[in-house]
Order: sequence, then structure tokens, then C-alpha cells
Amino acid sequence: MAENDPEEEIILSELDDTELVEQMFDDLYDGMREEIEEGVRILLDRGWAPYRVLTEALVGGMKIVGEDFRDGILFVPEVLLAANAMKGGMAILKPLLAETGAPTIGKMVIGTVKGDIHDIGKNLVSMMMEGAGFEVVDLGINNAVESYLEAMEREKPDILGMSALLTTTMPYMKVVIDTMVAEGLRDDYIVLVGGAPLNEEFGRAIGADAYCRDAAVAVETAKALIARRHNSLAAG
Ligand code: B1M
Repeated sequence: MAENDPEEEIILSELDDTELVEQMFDDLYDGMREEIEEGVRILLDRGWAPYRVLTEALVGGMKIVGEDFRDGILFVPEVLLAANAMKGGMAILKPLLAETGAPTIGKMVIGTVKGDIHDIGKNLVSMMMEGAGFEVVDLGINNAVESYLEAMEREKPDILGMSALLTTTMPYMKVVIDTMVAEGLRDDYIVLVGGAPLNEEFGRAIGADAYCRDAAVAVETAKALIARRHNSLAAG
């Protein structure tokens, strides 16, 4: 990343949109939560849609953090700071994304699987689903199969969503689905899975209804599968 001259104070509101987004990538990289929050507010004031701010400025910046983490340039403490800055920006966008006034079209229980503490992607999916009119019950991180089963029993959702970011934790999704099959519950729910290391083939192999590449796809897939379920119930 380009080093900023420490003597030179950058006034975010004086940057044009492209420069501001570039600066936000740097600020996210450096874990500067207040600057990220300010950048988000400026872009919103300039008429950017909340979803555009989320995907272009925040998710875009996090991608760079992820690449440098992978390459051993950034380490866990720095990535935690970046994640904290990202969450600051997301907190501003959350009510705006949820502000559609759409009627509730379904309910989803979602959580990150056992052994995995990554929650940014899952939180984003929850936000977008809420914005699209779903009621979301977020179980947080590190969920064992019992936690999912209890929540399904308690909440009676239409959809179970699971997130995993590690190749070592993604197989746990199959443990959950196999347990649902063994307990005769599998067909009562739509099961959606997501997370960076997954793909469609994996989703199929573990018996999920669909793999969702990102939060927008999760929303579209959830809507389509709920509609299909309603149609087949109506037919018969
Ligand atoms: Co982690 N980490 N991490 N980490 N971390 C990854 C995942 C990694 C790919 C980094 C790398 O090497 N490039 C790598 C995994 C490698 C692998 O398994 N092959 C990795 C590693 C190795 C680790 C540790 C093991 C590091 C260590 O300790 N040595 C450790 C594990 C801890 C654990 O979980 N037990 C660890 C720790 C951490 C932090 C705590 C520092 C932090 C997490 C903070 C937090 O989440 N609160 C962190 C972070 C931030 C990352 C990266 C950099 C960014 C993840 C992220 O938030 N992305 C990540 C690199 C990367 O993914 N490129 C990395 C932004 C987010 C918006 O995208 O989560 O993919 P994503 O979500 C998307 C889609 O995937 C999808 O929609 C979302 C929105 O569009 N989606 C769903 C996700 N879940 C869904 C659920 C659905 C539907 C769609 O259900 C319906």
C-alpha cells in the first residue's frame, strides 16, 4: 500500500469520489475506524446508495486486506483492526439497508459454524436479508450442531443459513445437514451455505439447497426458493 506522508493531513471531504474510495481502502487497511465511518457518511451524503458504499468501498477494501493477510504481509492483530473499522462502516449502513419497509417475506436463522469466528460476511448477509424483508435470527459465531437445532426448533424459520471461512471448518456444514437428515428435519428447511472457500459443487455435495456466492445472491436465492416452496405447497 502507498504510504501517506504523515505530515500531510488528508481532508476526506475534499477528495473526489475515486480518491475518497482509494483513501478508504488505505484507512481500512490501517484499521482506522473513525475515518472509515466518516468516509461512509461522505459517500452517503454525495448520494451513493448504501449498497454501493458497502460493496465498492468496504468489501473492496477488505479484499485487499485479505490478499495481504494471505501473503503474510498483514497479521491477525492488523486484520482484527481492519475488521473493526469495517464493522464501524457497516453499523452506519445497516439501518439504511433495512429501511426498505418491505413486509416480512420469510425467516432465516444464520450462524457461523463451529470452530470458526469469522463473522463479517455473515453479518453482511444478515443485513441484506433484513433489508430485503426477511426476519433474521443471528446465532453469531462458533455454532455447534446443537445450537442450530435448538434455534430451528425455537424459531421455526424457513431458512437455515450457515457461514464458514476456513477450509478446516466448512466440512462441519455437512455434520449439521447430516444430523438434520438423521432427525427427519432436513425437508422442513431451506438450507443455504456461503463463505469464501465454498463453491457450488461443495454446496451440492453436502446436501445444501444452494451455495450463495455473496450477500446479494443469498437474498435472490432465498426469495426464489421461498417462492418455489410456496408454489409447491399450494399445488399440493
Ligand atoms: Co481469517 N482467514 N483467519 N481472520 N480472514 C481468511 C478466511 C483467509 C482466507 C485469509 C488468507 O489466508 N487469505 C484464511 C483461510 C484460509 C483457508 O482456510 N484456506 C484465514 C485464516 C487462515 C485465519 C486464521 C486461521 C489465522 C490464524 O489464526 N493463523 C484465523 C482463524 C480463526 C478462526 O476462525 N478459528 C483467522 C482469524 C481472522 C480474524 C479474527 C483476524 C479476522 C476475522 C474477524 C471477524 O470476522 N470478526 C479474519 C479475517 C477478517 C479474514 C479475511 C481477511 C477477511 C474475511 C472477511 O471478512 N471478508 C479472510 C480473507 C478473505 O476472505 N479473502 C480471512 C469480507 C466478507 C464480506 O466476505 O466473509 O467471504 P466473506 O463473506 C461474503 C461471502 O463469502 C458470502 O457473502 C458474504 C458477503 O458478500 N457469505 C455467505 C459468507 N457467509 C455466508 C453465509 C451465507 C450466504 C453467503 O448463508 C446463507
